[in-house]
Amino acid sequence: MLTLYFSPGSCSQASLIALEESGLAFEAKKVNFADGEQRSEAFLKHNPKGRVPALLTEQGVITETPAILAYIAAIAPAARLAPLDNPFEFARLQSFNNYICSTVHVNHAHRPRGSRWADDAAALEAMKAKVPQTMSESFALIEDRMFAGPWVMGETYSVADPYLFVMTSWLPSDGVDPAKFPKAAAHHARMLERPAVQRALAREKA
Ligand SMILES: N[C@@H](CCC(=O)N[C@@H](CS)C(=O)NCC(=O)O)C(=O)O
Repeated sequence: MLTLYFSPGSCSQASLIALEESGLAFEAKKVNFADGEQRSEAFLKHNPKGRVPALLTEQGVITETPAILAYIAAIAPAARLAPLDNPFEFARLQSFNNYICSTVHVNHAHRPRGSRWADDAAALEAMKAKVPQTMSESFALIEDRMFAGPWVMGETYSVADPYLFVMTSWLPSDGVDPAKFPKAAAHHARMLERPAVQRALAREKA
């Protein structure tokens, strides 16, 4: 049985949606950020990074969203969540998800998690002030160059879609109007129509 450790509204939502799409049996365990549960001894045993998502498998734990998403797609081939039989297309999918992980998510984290990089109050404020710009620049690149439509990779839905969905959800709190990016905004609305997305959001609220 797979167990996903998640926190509502965080990047772990992408893995939760992918699991819902996969048809795999899994358990979802909420990590309470308000109580600092991600830094508790019990959780650090699963993920010494102190972050979600963490996916417990029978072989061990997997962390890092792109790795979890690729793993889910690989063990549930019938759900067709990645172009597993086409190395080039699979690399393109990984390229997209790694851009989200290494750049877009990190842009965002400079607002709520600036203390990872600085202690100085002025430096923290400067980092926050830059987030609308960095998120807008990343979304302009996604919108103009990376997003094929109607799904991230084109006609076929993949594990890139829930990851983009989460990033688009964060735009308003990052001071960016999603309407500035009509393809990403329409993609977000399209995602909300998917039963798997609705189930994932309901699980987060439960
Ligand atoms: N690179 C990691 C980032 C994981 C991450 O930063 N998760 C955030 C939630 S979006 C977290 O657990 N934050 C808790 C903390 O910083 O204390 C991934 O893509 O999975």
